[in-house]
Amino acid sequence: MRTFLSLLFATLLIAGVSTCQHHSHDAHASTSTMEFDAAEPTVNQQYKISGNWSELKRGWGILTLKVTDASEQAVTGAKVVVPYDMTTMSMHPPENAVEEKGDGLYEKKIFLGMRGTWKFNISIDSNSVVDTLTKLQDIRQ
Ligand SMILES: [Cu+2]
Repeated sequence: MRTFLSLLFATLLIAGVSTCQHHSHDAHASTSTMEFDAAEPTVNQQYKISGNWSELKRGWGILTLKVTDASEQAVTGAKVVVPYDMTTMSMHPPENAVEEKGDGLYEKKIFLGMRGTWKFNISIDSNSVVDTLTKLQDIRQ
């Protein structure tokens, strides 16, 4: 019985790991090889947010945010919204829902239709502690 439980546990563990690896296949920006820019504090210092900002290119892509609290612990279960647009014109980009990926990672499918400066209005709500960060990113390619 004990052996059976150990086997079952091992199987579940392996299944869990392969599920995690699986989702990295569907986007060229996989979370496992992702390069995050330096973390930045939200306006009221409640959270720190790092993202794959430098990797973003024109067209479809995945914005990945890593959210921690002020003591660098991963923030899970937060309500994260990231409306975005260009600073110089209204592009009405698609607003796909942010998906939580565990371990403080949050992903949003985005479409950056033009080169230029884009603005991301990040809002984090974890247990009703709300804080924001406005991020400007130049898209050059
Ligand atoms: Cu534009």
